[in-house]
Amino acid sequence: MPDERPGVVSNPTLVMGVVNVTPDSFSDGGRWFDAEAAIAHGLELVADGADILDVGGESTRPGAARVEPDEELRRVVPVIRELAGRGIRVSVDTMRAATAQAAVEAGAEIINDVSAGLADAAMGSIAAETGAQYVAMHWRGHSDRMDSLAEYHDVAAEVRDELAQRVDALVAAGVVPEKLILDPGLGFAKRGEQNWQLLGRLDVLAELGLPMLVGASRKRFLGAMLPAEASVADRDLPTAVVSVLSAQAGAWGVRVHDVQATRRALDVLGAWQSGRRG
Ligand code: PMM
Repeated sequence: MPDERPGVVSNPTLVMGVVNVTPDSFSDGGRWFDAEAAIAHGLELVADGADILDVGGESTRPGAARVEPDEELRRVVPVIRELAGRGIRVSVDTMRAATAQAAVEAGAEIINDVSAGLADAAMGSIAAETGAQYVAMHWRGHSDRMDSLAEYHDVAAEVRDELAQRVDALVAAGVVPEKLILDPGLGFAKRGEQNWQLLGRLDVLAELGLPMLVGASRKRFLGAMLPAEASVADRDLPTAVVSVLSAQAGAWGVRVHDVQATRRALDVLGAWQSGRRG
């Protein structure tokens, strides 16, 4: 959608707002569990400047247990139907092919799979069948054990190479490369310094020639920079700064909880870049 705000030169990086329909997400305390509240929250994020809403029914916070498939569907489908029905571009945050399929039927345009097809062998063929865009995030295992999988020699190169293998598998399953978006998976089997190494070397992931999504929002590695008494919301300022730096590094999109802060920060970047063009 072209930006029609007078005087604002928008940066092309897309802002994906997080709509967690979960009772246990670390970042919003499950306040949006109820479908109606989730829809209202999604509409607020759009008013704040979100280009895409990412609707998820399963928390992937470190240590989280899995949600039953039926419960995940029950959480996300009504929210997606309502938001997509209002003309909003929606993605579904799921590792399950059946949920992805139902979400696309309900109007989702993007499948955001944090496991890049590793958690559900049917995901590639379902993604291909639906024709949806597909976010393939770097992932090494489920949340209950991912902290033990953060061993790398060169994290940027290994994430690139492991994602390249996922791209090959997804394309072999029928997904069109033009539909793919890659995500380094910050915090997923990565320790603090490894997240910074990935962010500082986004050019390595860019070598695969596909659009990149960055999801740093409110994650532990940002909290680690703040005083011990800082709240989760205090991570929104560092998140917005990461959004700007990711946009400068060429990111297609940033996935955030506080859309307003990131939108304002990207507007500053847009103005800065327009100043450079004279
Ligand atoms: N992070 C979370 C969930 N989904 N999806 C993508 N593509 N990238 C991410 O970094 C990502 C994600 C975990 O954060 P949340 O529970 O606060 O949503």
